[in-house]
Amino acid sequence: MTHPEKDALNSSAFMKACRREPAPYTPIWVLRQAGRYMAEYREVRAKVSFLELCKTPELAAEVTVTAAKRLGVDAAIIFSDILVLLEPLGMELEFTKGEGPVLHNALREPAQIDALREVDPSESLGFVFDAIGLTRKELPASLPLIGFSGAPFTLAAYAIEGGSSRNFDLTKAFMYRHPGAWAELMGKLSRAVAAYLRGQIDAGAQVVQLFDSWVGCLSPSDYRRYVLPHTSEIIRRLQPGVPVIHFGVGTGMLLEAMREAGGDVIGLDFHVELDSAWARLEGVGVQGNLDPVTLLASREFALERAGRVLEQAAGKPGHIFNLGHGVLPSTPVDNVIALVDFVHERSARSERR
Ligand code: 1CP
Repeated sequence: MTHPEKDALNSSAFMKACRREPAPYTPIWVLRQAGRYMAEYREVRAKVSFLELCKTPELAAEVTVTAAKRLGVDAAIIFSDILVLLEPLGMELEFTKGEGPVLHNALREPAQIDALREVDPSESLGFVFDAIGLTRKELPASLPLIGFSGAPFTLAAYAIEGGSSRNFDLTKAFMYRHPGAWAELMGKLSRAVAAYLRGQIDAGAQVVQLFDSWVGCLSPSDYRRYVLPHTSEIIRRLQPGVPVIHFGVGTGMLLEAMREAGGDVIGLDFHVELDSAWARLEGVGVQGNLDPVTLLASREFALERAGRVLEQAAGKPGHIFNLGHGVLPSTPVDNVIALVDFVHERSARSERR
């Protein structure tokens, strides 16, 4: 990357917000911004399976760039999935039509942890790095690209449950019953995630997001004991100066501990009020937190609620506007575009865009 290109990226509103510097307006992107709610995505998906899409760099890049441009957001996020990292460990992953992701050889015994492979992402996940390289070339010079990974707890939860879960009973029971094997699993996942994120940064991602989507099923003391050291170790191993966004759902009571684990920006879901949550998080930015369901209610309702999120952020440097969880498949795309325009206009500060 040339110097002027780096400068254009670094002076973008999104990168400024990641560094908690004043920005001319509040940057916004939308969690799961490329997905089934968008006709352009459905068209690509009609031709290939979800995993094929993830593993074909040209298509993953196309879907990434199309979504970012269509919405007019301030950052792109590479099209992939947190679960692709489980395959090179030795997990058999399938996305079934009705049921979502399935891991056919779910981890239920400590001996299965020993048998998991150490992951070399340059060998097994090169398609993600290639997709990032292609995407970086196709994106406007000033539009940052977010790389991402599942955090070790959330990845372990899918591997142990064998798919989605409501209460994560099997995961927590395994963690309590086999603390040694749990630590070994978290160690293997953490090394894989750190190498994977480092590779994404080398390939051209400006920022990385760690999705610990389901860690909200733990108490703060369990989080500190079974998760925090591992997440912390991953963040410590990343290239210095690259902002990290750390996100979970239903993590209201874990926010201080998640901040301690690390991250420049903490992702807030819609269960918390942005102002009181941010007040508990000294020294970091926040991302969030409009309830994605408001976009199904009506455009007026969503924009009114978006206005409240902006009021709670009070124009303080370090706020990245986003939904409090992924955009829902039945969301009208025009409502999302209206949201992006609204956030830009309502938050515009003295300096013009
Ligand atoms: O049918 C389809 O086309 C697949 C639907 C789909 C899509 C569009 C899945 C399956 N994954 C994705 C893409 C995806 N996943 C992105 C794309 C980038 C973008 O935002 O545009 C991202 C960031 C993810 C991350 C992801 N996958 C998370 C973390 C974020 C979150 O929502 O909490 C999780 C938990 C997953 C697992 C997953 N992948 C797919 C599904 C249906 C699920 C969730 C299953 C469940 O509820 O447990």
